[in-house]
Amino acid sequence: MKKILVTGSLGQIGSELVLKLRREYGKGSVIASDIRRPSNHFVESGPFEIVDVMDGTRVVEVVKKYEVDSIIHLAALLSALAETKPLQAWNLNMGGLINVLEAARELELKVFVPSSISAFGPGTPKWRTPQITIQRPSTMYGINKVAGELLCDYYFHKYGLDTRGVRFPGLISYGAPPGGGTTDYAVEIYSEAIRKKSYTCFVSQETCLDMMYMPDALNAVVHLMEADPGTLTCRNSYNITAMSVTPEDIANEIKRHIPSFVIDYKIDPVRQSIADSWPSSLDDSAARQDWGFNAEFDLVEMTKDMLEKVKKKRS
Ligand code: AKB
Repeated sequence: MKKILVTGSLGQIGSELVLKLRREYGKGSVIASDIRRPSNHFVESGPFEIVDVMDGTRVVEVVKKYEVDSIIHLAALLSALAETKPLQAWNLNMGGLINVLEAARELELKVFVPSSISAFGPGTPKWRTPQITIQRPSTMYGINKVAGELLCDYYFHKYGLDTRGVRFPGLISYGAPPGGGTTDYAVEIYSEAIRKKSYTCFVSQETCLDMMYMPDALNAVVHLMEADPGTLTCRNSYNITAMSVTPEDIANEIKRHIPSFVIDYKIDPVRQSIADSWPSSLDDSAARQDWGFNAEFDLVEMTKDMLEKVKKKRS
């Protein structure tokens, strides 16, 4: 990757990925984009363009302007929000993706498209979910992710487009808040633990989902994008994982650092039923085999780092 366009760069993943890519490839090599203006700090760190991914002409214009060779396409509406606005989710998640794929086809670019645990559904094996298995999601976001995976496969086989992707678990980070996702509780619990030593969780204490700390997620994107194309056997998306945890597991780990921390539960039925339809742990052996994926953070290491970073951010 020499010139990279990142869409949706002000979101939870994008805001950290852009800074990491700029550290690795140089400031001018990463063009951040989003539908709104960022803070001055973000603008100063390198080029920024307003890009609405629903406007395919604009995507092509920016790609040509900077002679981009890779697109990391992160602009999307997340699961919980998508359930409240299913049509808008379809239009943005699918319309944006097809515009990016078309720009990539026309200009022969490499593309990263994130999928997610949401691409699975209630009929999928919940534990050690295989790379290839039943994908019948019950949410609009999940349907978008499955269709997106199939499109990536289609563009690879039909046009030889270099498509790459991972199925992200819930991502935990201290930077930009996620917003609109079902796994947002796993982020909020840390900030609320520091802010008021208590948290009211919107999914039940035994809800066990696949999670990952952001540094591992960012490394996964860079490693997969750098991988030799000949080694990649999955062009739709790779399962990746780091830990399978419940809110109670996270709370207990936080209590080791903040003994007075308390968690209680007020279930949101919509987000609970989305979470219940997702896997608890993915089998990531294909990613390990094909491009050496390996997560470094477990719950213990992540909690220690998260609490330190959230505290520092607030001080
Ligand atoms: C969400 O909760 O919608 C996302 C995801 C798992 O894709 N974090």
